[in-house]
Amino acid sequence: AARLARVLQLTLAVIKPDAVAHPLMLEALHQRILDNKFVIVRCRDLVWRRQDSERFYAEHSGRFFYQRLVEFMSSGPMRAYILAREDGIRHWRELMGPTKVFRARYSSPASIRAQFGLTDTRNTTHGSDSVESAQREISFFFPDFCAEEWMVKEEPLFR
Ligand code: RTP
Ligand code: MG
Repeated sequence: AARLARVLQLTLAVIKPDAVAHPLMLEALHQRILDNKFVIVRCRDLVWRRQDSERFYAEHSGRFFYQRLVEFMSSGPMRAYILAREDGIRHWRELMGPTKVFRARYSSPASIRAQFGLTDTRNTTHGSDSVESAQREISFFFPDFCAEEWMVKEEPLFR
């Protein structure tokens, strides 16, 4: 029989402090990941210092929401995942829905941000938006993670 190799794409997903603060929301989001056929490659809970937040969001430093974003993201514990799935970057962003809560509720009512988002800043989750940002963000959250090594060791399990 033909063996169809699936190409798993890694992405960085974060459950932000607003969602981690509510145990039922955290549980529901974790379940959402499992229900959507993502492989959880790594998972860790952490708290950012303000400077981590500033560094991660440096590209937004001129924006009007930068200060409250930086403050929010270092306000309490969050949970970071490395997720793997075919087309994983797009699938996770689709599951999250649009950044802006009201847009999410209007256009994607089943999405995570539509269901759990509080405001445009406190919008429950983050997801990498490209292969390049996934690489940067994975090493930001998981400095010891080596994708190549993981592929060689683990990927055959998913064929
Ligand atoms: P992310 O980077 O978290 O995946 O979100 P995104 O691409 O959908 O949104 P982006 O424009 O990159 O914004 C990054 C994060 O900044 C916060 N934000 N607040 N108007 C506001 O108050 C506002 N706009 C953006 C959100 O937490 C967003 O996820
Ligand atoms: Mg973004």
